[in-house]
Order: sequence, then structure tokens, then C-alpha cells
Amino acid sequence: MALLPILCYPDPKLHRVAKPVAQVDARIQSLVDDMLQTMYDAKGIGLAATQIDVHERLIVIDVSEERDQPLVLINPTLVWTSPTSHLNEEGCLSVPGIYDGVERFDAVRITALDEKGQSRSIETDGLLAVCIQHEMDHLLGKVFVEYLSPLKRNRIKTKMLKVMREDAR
Ligand code: K1U
Ligand code: ZN
Repeated sequence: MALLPILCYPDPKLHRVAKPVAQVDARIQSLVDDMLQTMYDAKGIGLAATQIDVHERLIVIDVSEERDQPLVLINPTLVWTSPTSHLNEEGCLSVPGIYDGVERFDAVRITALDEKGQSRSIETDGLLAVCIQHEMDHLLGKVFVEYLSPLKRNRIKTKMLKVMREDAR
């Protein structure tokens, strides 16, 4: 297993649209292991392949308190959304230190393949539903700050670039 570097906003590679995984094989299973290790190490509750510069439709999530219930979603498709939505506080491992409110559906149903290539359907609400919507946005090249006002987004962009310049020194 390996820890993988996470792309930081405003890296343009975060805006690439991911392609479907063609086959759930040993390469994908090894990538899943590396992504889970990277997510747990970064203390995140989710990670999309886009964030580690792999542009394939693959997500790992664990919203459990004990951090022992990994969920692997390959080629996820949104098949239903609840009629209601509300504002949730979100963070992102690609935008460290920034938290803000994003409007998300209260519940979603998705279909996806698991790490063994088995098809599954998941209907969920709460933090898992929010996290699934956040990670599926990453696969479409969308970062949560794009839901914020242009003023907030530009401030975040400037702050991130400053931090990166300081870290590079
Ligand atoms: O995609 C990512 O960058 C992971 C991200 C997932 C996420 C967090 C919060 C709401 C939606 C999606 C994170 O794990 S950020 C760090 C974190 O653990 C966290 C932040 C806020 C609330 C709960 C957890
Ligand atoms: Zn994120």
C-alpha cells in the first residue's frame, strides 16, 4: 500500500472529467487500497480518484466513527434524488482549512460496482448522502468552492496559492 499525493485547489487537473473504469482488476484493487490508506491518513471521510490525479470513476468513503466501514464506489450513477435539500457544512482534502455551506439533496440513491466488481444499489441520507454528492462532483471535475460566490472563491484561490508559494520556499 502507498500514500498518494492529493492535488490542491486551484490545480487545473481537479477540473478533468473522469472516464468510467473499464474493468475491476488487480490494478483497480491496488488503487482502492492506496486511496483508502491516503484517505485515512489525511483524516478525510471520502476521496475521489480525481484528487490523486487518476481520472477514472472511482471513490472511497468511510463516514463511520470507528473508521472501519470502507465503502468503495466504482462507476457510480445517481438514479434518484430526494425532493428536499439543505445547506451542509463541507470541507475538502483538496482545499485544506476551508469549510463552507453547500446545498445538497437530503437523500440519494445510486448504483455502483464494489471493489469485487459486484453491482450494488445504495439509498442513503445524512453525512453519507452529502459525501457521495461531494465525491461524485469531483469525478465531474467540480470542487465544492464552485458553489460559493465568485468573491469567496477568489479569496480562497488567492489564499491557497499563497500557502503553496510559502510551502515551496
Ligand atoms: O473529498 C474530499 O476532499 C474529502 C472530504 C469529504 C467531505 C467532507 C465533508 C462534507 C462532504 C464531503 C473530507 O473528508 S474533508 C475533511 C473531513 O473529514 C470533514 C470535514 C467536514 C465535515 C466532516 C468531515
Ligand atoms: Zn473534496
